[in-house]
Amino acid sequence: MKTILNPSRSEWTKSLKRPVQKTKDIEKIVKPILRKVKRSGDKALKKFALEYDHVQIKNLCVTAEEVKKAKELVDPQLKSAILVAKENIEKFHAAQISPELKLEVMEGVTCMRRSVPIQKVGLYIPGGTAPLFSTVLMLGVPANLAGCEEIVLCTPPDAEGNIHPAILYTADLIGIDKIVKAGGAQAIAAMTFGTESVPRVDKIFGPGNQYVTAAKQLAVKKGVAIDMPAGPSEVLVYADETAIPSFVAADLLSQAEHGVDSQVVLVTTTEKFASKVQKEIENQLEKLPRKDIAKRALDNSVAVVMAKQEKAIELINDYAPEHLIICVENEEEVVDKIINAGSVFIGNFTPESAGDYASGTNHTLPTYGYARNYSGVSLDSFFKKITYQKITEKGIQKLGPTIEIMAANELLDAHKNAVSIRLNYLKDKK
Ligand code: HSO
Ligand code: ZN
Repeated sequence: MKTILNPSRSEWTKSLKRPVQKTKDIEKIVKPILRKVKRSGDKALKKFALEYDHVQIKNLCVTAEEVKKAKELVDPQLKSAILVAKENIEKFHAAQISPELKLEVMEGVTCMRRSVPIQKVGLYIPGGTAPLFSTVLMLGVPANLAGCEEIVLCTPPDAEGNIHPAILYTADLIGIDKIVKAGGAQAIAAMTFGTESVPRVDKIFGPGNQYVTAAKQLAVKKGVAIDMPAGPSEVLVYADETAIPSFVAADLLSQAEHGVDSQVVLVTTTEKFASKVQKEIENQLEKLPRKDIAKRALDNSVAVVMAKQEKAIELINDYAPEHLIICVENEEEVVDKIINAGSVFIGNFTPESAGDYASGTNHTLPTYGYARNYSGVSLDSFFKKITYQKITEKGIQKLGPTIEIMAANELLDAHKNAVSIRLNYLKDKK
């Protein structure tokens, strides 16, 4: 991790550049996968499982027997941890329910807005080097709370054709009974077009590698919604001398271990603090089983010394981190000035890991600078908002002339007539 001292605004973009993603090359691989799944359905999914997961799949859908076996394999301590996390995530997401809105905006003109659950949702849980059963909670809990009618979960099988027991245990706990052994772009294709085993869904959620991300982007063109454009995980820690260097180092490493393309950033007040953190990183890194991944991620990472707080805040908002940890003396003041971040962690005792697993907030967050214009997944992500209106005779008489004149001036006579015909009717009725 290199250190940069008080960079000027013009240097920020270059110094904090995220690893480049070669979308064009990836699309070339992903497009034929989508085409094949659309054409051959389950047969294509099985063929891709053989090609990419190196396993011959008999039944694409996980059976009740497999779930039962998996449940027996999960350690009781892990089971109770998952229950604690589930409860917190449930509490925080249930509190996000927005009540129905009904308002008489003018006499006889009533407008309403209701949240209606998206009917069919698809959750993607990546395979790879870490079994992300926590993501099952982060997506499954709000999907369930929202009342989505059909929830399908796709995740790649291992070389024996099994799904990680903790993923199955968690899915079962939430009540997800359609679990499909399919990963990568082919899983996204299946949920986009539907196959014999996989229903076509209205919205796809979940993280994934560059192939999954590209496939989700292509799914949008086929009329499926997605949670957000995803990129590699990242964290920015803003720390002054009141922060504890070993804590800061641990937080930076917790994100660096996600993937070689992850990025971690330290913004701090003095060069001395930056070097204390660097030393701690070196100490802690050696003991990590995933040190090779973390080391490579650290090559993409940077420590920025920013003596002036005002400038530091500007830089943070410009970078728009997925996760932002704020560990400075006047934390509240700084928090209030943050306008671009996926999720904010405040103070020395709030590691990002808390939000990743168990505090209650969602860990599916906008990366790659999308925190500028996207929110993380929340209960809202599983709803559409439908508006309604009801106008009485009195109401149309009051509002009608306003609509008539606006329509006439947009040169849209049919619009005007739809009002005039009613006003004339009411006049004749008298
Ligand atoms: N930090 C990841 C989520 C995660 N971490 C899952 C551990 N497990 C993206 O927010
Ligand atoms: Zn994480």
